[in-house]
Amino acid sequence: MKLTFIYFDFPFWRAEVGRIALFMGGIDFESKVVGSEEFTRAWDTGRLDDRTVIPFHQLPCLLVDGVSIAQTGGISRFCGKLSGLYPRNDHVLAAQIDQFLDFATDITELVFATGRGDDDEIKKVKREALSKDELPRKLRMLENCIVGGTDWILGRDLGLADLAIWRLMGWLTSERVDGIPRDIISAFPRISRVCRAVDGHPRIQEWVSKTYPKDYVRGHYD
Ligand SMILES: N[C@@H](CCC(=O)N[C@@H](CS)C(=O)NCC(=O)O)C(=O)O
Repeated sequence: MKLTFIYFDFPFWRAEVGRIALFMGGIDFESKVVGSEEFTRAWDTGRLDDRTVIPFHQLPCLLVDGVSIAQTGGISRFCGKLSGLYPRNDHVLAAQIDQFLDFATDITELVFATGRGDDDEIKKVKREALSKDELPRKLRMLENCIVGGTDWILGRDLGLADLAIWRLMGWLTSERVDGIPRDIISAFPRISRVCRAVDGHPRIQEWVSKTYPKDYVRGHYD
């Protein structure tokens, strides 16, 4: 099976969950990086410059033997099934994983929706307000749903839910999102613990040193 993962040159959770799952499963794939100008064209036409179809005109997209698959959740589950990180027969566990992937999408949308279409200064003000109110409210809900007694959100091992939350929190606390303070998760010890555990996992460290720029700030979880 030939797999090509298509995304921007940025380790955002939407792509990282699927990519890291494949890496952890020892499954070969190619990474195709799309620049902003090409993406602007694909956003309009639904195709990359090489004619690859981008369903819904959005990234990430995974090409499976030439078939284009879109949507973070669908791609993550597909990669998780190939790599053994997503259950094929335990439907309750599968649904529990799904709820974290979908909640990561909710939080992402909440942030992106703030200030959409506004200039940078107004966007920053709106995100500062979000960081004092709705965002901590969502993070509190997430914190309350991390109930296992281990380092991991579900079960005894690192899984898709942990990967999603780790990279989403990494983004939120990286100071790249203007208006969101780097200590936004400091009041949430379970979320912080999961992030530290993922960050310290030997396979994740291997992945990071292989694919992230040396000076890349992965986030602040202490
Ligand atoms: N529902 C999609 C959303 C993906 C998404 O919004 N991706 C961004 C880039 S990170 C994008 O393509 N934005 C352009 C658009 O939504 O038109 C998913 O979960 O993958």
